[in-house]
Amino acid sequence: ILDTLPPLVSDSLLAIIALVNADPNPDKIDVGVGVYRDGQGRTPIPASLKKAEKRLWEEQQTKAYLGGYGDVRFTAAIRPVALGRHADDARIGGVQTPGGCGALALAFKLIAAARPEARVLIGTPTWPNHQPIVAGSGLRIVEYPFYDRDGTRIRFEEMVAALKSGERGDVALLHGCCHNPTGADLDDEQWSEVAQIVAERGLLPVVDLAYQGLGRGFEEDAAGLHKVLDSSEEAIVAYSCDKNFGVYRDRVGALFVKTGVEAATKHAMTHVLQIAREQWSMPPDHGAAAARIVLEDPLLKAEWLEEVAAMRDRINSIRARIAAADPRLAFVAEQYGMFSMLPLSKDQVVRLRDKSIYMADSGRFNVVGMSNGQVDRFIAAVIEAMDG
Ligand code: PLP
Ligand code: TYF
Repeated sequence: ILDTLPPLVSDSLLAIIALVNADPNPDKIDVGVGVYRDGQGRTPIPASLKKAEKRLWEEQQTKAYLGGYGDVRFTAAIRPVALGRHADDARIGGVQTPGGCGALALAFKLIAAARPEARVLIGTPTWPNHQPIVAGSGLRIVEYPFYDRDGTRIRFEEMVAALKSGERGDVALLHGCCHNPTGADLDDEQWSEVAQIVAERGLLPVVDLAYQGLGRGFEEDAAGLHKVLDSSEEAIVAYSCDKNFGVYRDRVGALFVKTGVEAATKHAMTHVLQIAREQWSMPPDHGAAAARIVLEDPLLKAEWLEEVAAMRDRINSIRARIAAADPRLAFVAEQYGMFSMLPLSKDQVVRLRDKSIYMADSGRFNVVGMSNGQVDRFIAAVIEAMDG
């Protein structure tokens, strides 16, 4: 039976990891997949998390099953970080998930259970995992242009028109901050307008928040989400801790579901749990337990917030360096998070690989993929590619 399956194209971002690994050049520049690297080019485990892991190892008495909700103290502890003034809203239910991907998968399968005819409005370009995750739920995707690559700006009028074309019960997938792949985030005013339109049209917002703290700051990066929660009776948040806790492979995330009344949220959460049971039954514990220890300990939490601030500062200082190098790259300083898209064609991107510089075919690059010592070489190669 299985030999009838045709081959599929692999995840293009994960394919770049393989290309990088196959390159023997010790000074190769990997600005492909989105993992934070420090000035030395390492992806460190935050010291706060490392201490929490030590404590976990010393104090954990059992690894017996926790149940479908995962670590409920973890979900309670990340709640105020993600939801801010909405953290005490009893109409918002939460569950631990295997990363942001797990949260997104649950979110769309939940929506499909409630309203299989819902359409999901997605601004493009978007993170290339969004479409398969949504399609995997069986929901229909309607794409609209989100970003003007040549003008390096958000196509806000088109976004507004697309959201206004949505019908009651359709879904708006929104990047909470640090837009992947463009780095182009809505400003406060635009968030207010989006939140208002979404509420007026009766759309269900799904906010994907995978980089909180890495853009402008923890509160700022969730400000758009909080506006959406202010105005929409129903909303879903897919949260990832993998970047801001540096626990990528441990798969740490959470799903938050808001409905208009507490009883309806309780019912919805029984469906969330049923879907989780079909997918993975229970989320992995270790990373979430370590993150929970950090969040519950004021000293560790303060240390963690500083460590995330240092990541954010490095992102923004490399952005400033790149922007200062050439007027055509000035836009990089106006964008947030790990990614921006360079004005390069696919051919130009592929030719950079001959110089051991690896980025996504789209020209998306990870601002902090390179070490401090590699920045000048990277900038020179990009300028040469743009000229060539
Ligand atoms: N959403 C976006 C926009 C992302 O870039 C990522 C990146 O990994 C995720 C969600 C999922 O994160 P996780 O690795 O926690 O599944
Ligand atoms: O966009 C990125 O590079 C990150 C990491 O299937 C990632 O979001 C990439 C692909 C994937 C999962 C995570």
